[in-house]
Amino acid sequence: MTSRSTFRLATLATLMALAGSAGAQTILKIGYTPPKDSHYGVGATTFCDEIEKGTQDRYKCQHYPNSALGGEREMIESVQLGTQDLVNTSTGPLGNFVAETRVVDIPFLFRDYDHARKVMDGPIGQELLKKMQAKGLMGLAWTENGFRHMTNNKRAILQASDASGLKIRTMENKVHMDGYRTFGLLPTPMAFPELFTALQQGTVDGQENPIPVILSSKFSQVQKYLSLTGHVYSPAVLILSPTVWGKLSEADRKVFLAAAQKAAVAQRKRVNDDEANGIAQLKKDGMQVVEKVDGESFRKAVIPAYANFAKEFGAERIAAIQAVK
Ligand code: EAX
Repeated sequence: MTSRSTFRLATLATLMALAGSAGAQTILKIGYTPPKDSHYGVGATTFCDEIEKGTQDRYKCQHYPNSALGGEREMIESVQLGTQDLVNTSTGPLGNFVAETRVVDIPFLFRDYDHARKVMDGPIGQELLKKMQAKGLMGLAWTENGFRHMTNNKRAILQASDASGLKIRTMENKVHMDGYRTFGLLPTPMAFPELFTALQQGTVDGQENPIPVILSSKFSQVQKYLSLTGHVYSPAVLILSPTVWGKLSEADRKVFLAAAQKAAVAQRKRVNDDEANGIAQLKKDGMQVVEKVDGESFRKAVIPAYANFAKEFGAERIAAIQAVK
């Protein structure tokens, strides 16, 4: 071997070594609509820390909070296309991609957090995660948004009749809209990135979201009344692009799935903390809070919509969810 080809081989080896360390790091883009300091940010950060550790830095994340990559519908679409790697999203627009998931968006379906989490982590929720794969979405775990409550600028809502006539921004979710109409609300579907300005400018009277979203998005700056209606549970899910999933080794897949489980636990814990401390904060921020809402009046109002939900999803399926203890 000439000294020249030895040199070439050595150079090649060096280059390969460099490629082996630097080139093997993949940066995954993860997006969500609330700020980084929110339940979604906590879930995303936990997931990303875990995959970084578990793959010895071969995978890392770049966070895009505050709808920097668009609203939830847009982000789900990008993950489906593979132009975005990960999204931590509510089920708001998900039913437009994976119709089967709509059933968990029914108002007053879940009794409380324990019930909702048990369903999402149990066979029903896990089957829904799998359904996403057929639609080009790799659902890793159910994280959480939280029970949704109403805010508005017109009046305190103590019972369903107070909600009647209010123009309320909703997510792009037909099940929600059908349910909310029974409360007399006028639902106006809108993507989350437009919401703050719409509230500020009075395009809508109000909106509905879980405490962690109302807090982190500072809706107290543009909304006067908060009523703890808890009218629907809002699940969230961590979705990975199948393009990324397809490139992962078996071992890395295990790391990603375990990381998503940890993310769900952390995100739910933050929801609990915000529920426990957030209402006092929102009062301090000037919101007028109705804590004891006449829930019965809402439950009664929504009964006619359940006939349609039963037609769409099957009465047994709804009953099976309700029966989970
Ligand atoms: O997932 O759009 C909404 O109201 C959602 O609750 C928000 O984007 C967080």
